[in-house]
Amino acid sequence: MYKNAVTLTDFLLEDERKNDKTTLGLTILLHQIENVTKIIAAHVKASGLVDIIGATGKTNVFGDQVQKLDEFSNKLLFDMLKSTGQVHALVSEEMEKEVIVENSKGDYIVYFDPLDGSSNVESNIPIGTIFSIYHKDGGLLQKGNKQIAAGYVLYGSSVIFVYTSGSGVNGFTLDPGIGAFLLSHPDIKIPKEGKIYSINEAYEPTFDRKLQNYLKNLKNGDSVARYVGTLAADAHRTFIKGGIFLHPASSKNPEGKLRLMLEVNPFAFLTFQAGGIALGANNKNPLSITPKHIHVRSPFVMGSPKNAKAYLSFQ
Ligand code: P6P
Repeated sequence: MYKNAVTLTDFLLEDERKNDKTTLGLTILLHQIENVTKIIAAHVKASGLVDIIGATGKTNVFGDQVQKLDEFSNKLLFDMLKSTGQVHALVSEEMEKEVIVENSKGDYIVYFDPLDGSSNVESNIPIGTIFSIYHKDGGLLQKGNKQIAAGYVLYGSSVIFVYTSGSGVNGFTLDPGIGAFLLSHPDIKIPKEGKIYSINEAYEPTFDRKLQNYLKNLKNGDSVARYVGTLAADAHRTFIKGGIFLHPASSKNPEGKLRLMLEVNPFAFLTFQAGGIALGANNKNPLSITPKHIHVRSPFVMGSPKNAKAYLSFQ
């Protein structure tokens, strides 16, 4: 038991030793994200209890002030990332403006969505944390291909931490018994093809004709539909089982709904690193887009090479 276990901490230190692009500062940052997401995971697991134990309105199961899980997660990430001394600026999906950390000598900018899919919490449906790290020298509005590292944590049937620093994608599952993330999915590669397509079909009437024809064609084949409504969950399933995930532009969201810097770019980076294909506006590589502002939105398609090519044949 555990004799071959590799913890995320071991892996980060080894990555720093082997990979000259991975500095001590980045290792400290990723390790702190690991620490934060363990705390969030504990709160997510107990979130169903808050209304019972937190009924007094004073404290919840952890003795914290009862507050919405996404506000709690956002503040925790801010405070713990700032405390590393490695951060020049922080950008959260929960906050309109970036935060430049006062008097920081930190080299990094961290974009994060503290609780992706938070509207799913009360339904006990998986939710996630997404992060994307840039070097500060490029400023706040860098192309996604300048990301130094990106990843997500999925709070599902188990808690898994998946990240890339440009040398492949690796997944670590939290062992609650020892409170460590253990390497469970080394070198994740997306299957070349998959049967699953994932899209919110409630918006079908708002899609353009080409996309409507693509979806009609899928229904005449042997595809199956799966849609969680949490990007981290739908993307993770796509990495593991293959297929395609789409959150396209529509007449309702002409620019797309997902945030380029906070959702699309981290998952596009991971997708390419896992051997898949990611598409953004005009079905171009989203990592080559220069963002106009920190919350700019983008259409997003990611998936297995064969599934992405079949989608493109309808464009
Ligand atoms: P819709 C969650 O709110 C989110 O930002 C992503 O996690 C998810 O993929 C998407 O929105 C779901 O959007 O329009 O299907 O509810």
